Amino acid sequence: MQLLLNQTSPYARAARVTALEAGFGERLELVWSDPWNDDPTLLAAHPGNKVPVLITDEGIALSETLLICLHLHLLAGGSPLSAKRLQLAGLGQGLIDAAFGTVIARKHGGAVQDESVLGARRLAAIGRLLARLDQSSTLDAEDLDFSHYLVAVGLDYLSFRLPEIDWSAHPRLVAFHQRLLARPSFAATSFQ
Ligand SMILES: N[C@@H](CCC(=O)N[C@@H](CS)C(=O)NCC(=O)O)C(=O)O
Repeated sequence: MQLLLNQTSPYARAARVTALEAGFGERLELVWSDPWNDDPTLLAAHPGNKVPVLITDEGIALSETLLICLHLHLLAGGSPLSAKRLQLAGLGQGLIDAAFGTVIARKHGGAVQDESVLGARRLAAIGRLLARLDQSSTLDAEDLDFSHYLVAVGLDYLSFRLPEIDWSAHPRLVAFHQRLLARPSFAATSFQ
C-alpha cells in the first residue's frame, strides 16, 4: 500500500494517522508528493492533483480523505460507524476544510482574503464548528476511530497554521486535543 502525501497537509495527516492506528505502519509506503507543482507520480495517481492518495495493494488509487479513512478502517476489520461517529467525522472534515481554505486563500491572495465574503464565511464556520465539537459526547469515547483523528488533526492544524484563533474557551476540545496528541500516531506525524 502506498500513501501519497506531503508533510503539512491536514488531510494527509488524518489518512496517515488512520493507517498507523489500524496497524498498517509496516505495510504503508510513504510517497512524498508536491501537489502545488506538477508532480508526475501524483498526477498519474489522481487527476485532481491533491493529497492524500492511497494506492491499494491491487493498484487502485483512492482519493478523498474520508473515503481513504473509511477504506483503511474497513480493511482493518472495523465495524460500520454509527451515525454519531459519522457526524463527528463530518465536523472534523469541515473544520479541516475551513481552516485549510483560510490558509490557502491567505497564501495566494494575502490576509485581506479574510475580509472577503468567502473568507468571513470560512472564519465564522471555524467558530461554529469549534462550539459544536465542544458539545459532542462522542469525543469522550475510549474506542477511537478516524472521526476522532479528523477532529484532532483539525485542531492541531489550527494551532499550527492559525494560532491567532483562540479556542482555549473550549476546555473539552483542549483536553481531547492533548489526549490524542499523546498517541504515537500523532507524535510520528507532527506538522513541521
Ligand atoms: N477533499 C480533499 C481535499 C484534499 C486537499 O485539498 N489537499 C491539499 C493539500 S492539504 C492539496 O493537495 N491541494 C492541492 C490543490 O488544491 O491543488 C480530501 O478530502 O482529501
